[in-house]
Amino acid sequence: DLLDMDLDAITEYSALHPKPSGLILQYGTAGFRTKAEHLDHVMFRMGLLAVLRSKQTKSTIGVMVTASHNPEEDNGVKLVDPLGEMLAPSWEEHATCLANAEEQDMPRVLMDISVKAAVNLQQDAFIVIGRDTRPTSEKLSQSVIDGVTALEGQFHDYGLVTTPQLHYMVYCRNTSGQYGEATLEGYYQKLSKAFMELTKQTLCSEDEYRSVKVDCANGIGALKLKEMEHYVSQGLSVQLFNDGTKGKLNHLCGADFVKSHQKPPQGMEMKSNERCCSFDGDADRIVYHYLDVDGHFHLIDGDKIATLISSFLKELLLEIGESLNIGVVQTAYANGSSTRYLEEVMKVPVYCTKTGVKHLHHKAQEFDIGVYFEANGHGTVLFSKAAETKIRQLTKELEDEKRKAAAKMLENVIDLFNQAAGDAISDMLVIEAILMLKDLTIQQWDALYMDLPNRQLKVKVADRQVISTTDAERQVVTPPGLQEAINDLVKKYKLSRAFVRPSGTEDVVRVYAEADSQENADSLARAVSF
Ligand code: G16
Repeated sequence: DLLDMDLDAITEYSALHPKPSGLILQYGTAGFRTKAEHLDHVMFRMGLLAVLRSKQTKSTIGVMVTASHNPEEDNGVKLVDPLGEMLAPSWEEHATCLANAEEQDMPRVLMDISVKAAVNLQQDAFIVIGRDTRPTSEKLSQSVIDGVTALEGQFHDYGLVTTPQLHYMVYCRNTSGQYGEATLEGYYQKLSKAFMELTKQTLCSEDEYRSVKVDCANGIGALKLKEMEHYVSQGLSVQLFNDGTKGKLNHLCGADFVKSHQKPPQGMEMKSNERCCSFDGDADRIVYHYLDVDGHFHLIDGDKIATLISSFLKELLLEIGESLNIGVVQTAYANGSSTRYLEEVMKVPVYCTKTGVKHLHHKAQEFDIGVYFEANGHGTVLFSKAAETKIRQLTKELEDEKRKAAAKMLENVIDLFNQAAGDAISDMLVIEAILMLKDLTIQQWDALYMDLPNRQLKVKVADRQVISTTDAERQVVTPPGLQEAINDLVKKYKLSRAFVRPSGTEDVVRVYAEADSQENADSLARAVSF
């Protein structure tokens, strides 16, 4: 019964979180993102919306306060759906309507959403909340809680957690603990157990002590890695840099900086050939990198991570003798060499979706084993229920020792990946385990294929929404003439490719170009920018 919603109370609460008049925001690539000072009303309203979504799905819903890779002054919020995945597209629309409703219309919009989505308001609601380390996050997450309580939802505040940890909690809670225990302790236990089991043979043979250096972008990843460290310390030593004690979040460091500038992060001591990696501000992305003996910087991005992981998985399947299908999902930013290597050398099918993990995740669900990574280092591997059951069964049934061992490894890999979302901590442990098991150095991994030189630029424009795209963002539709102009420029270079698209997290248009040399990639990117 809609009248059960106490609209007067909501109006009253809402007045404490007023919307700056005229401000219009969109639920973008990863929720709402903008300057933190413009977000108080959005947080309150997302608290309200999360309650409706929870009532409608009869499940726990997550609300994460973070702006991930964006600068420290920004903040943002995203909702996490029942299985730990991103909010369904139809609800993104509801979110945008609710965030943009003028104060006096807000209760009506809330009612409209309840009617359209057939929300049973009698149903109980439960919301879990998490936040990153930004100075504004604590207050903003309090506004989310105000929204939840205004609609009489119940909640648990996890406080400081990485984005993927919150996704994990939601998934655990909605599978009655089958996926794992919905606590940080449960998360660390599950991951470390899988990691230690997976790498135990390599440890028995007294391998060299393994250690990795991590640039934590001065974000939440540092706190959580510190908490986790002792769980895996028998197998891996983790050295933290940019742990937030001095520097500014995401400033001159972190996965986004390293990937887009193709430079080492500041604040990290790198000796030649040492294995290093960078997390982003909320620890849902990871890229690896190293300096060679000549001091040249080498980046190992999400594409090469996907390649390492899928080749490892393929080998395990071969060993077990099971023909489960593997698919790799990328976006337009994937380096042309990676796509060619995956298709032609590794013979795995590759698919391209729009930017945003929600799109990749969705596509990856079509396979027995779906590997998805954005070039920026955001990704994970999904195992279908059927594939998972099969593998767990094989660990019990197989008699051949080698095959059985391979099945056990695969079982641990399933447990080590965060199946709800791309997760820098979990991805790092998987990668470290694979490198140990295959006895690969970072240089050998890097040498799988050579990246085509590429360049990414950001361009400020008055209204980035005038650009619309098609074909997984590889072709411009509007404004007219732009695609033809890009085509003409691309023709001037060898092995070249370029595209533009409006960012869904920052107020910029992104330009990507690839060509036969760095000079040409730079010059093509610049030409497209004008
Ligand atoms: C978010 C999304 C990613 C996306 C990135 C950039 O990352 O989760 O899928 O690639 O934004 O998106 P855009 O190019 O639209 O700005 P994060 O790490 O900031 O959450």
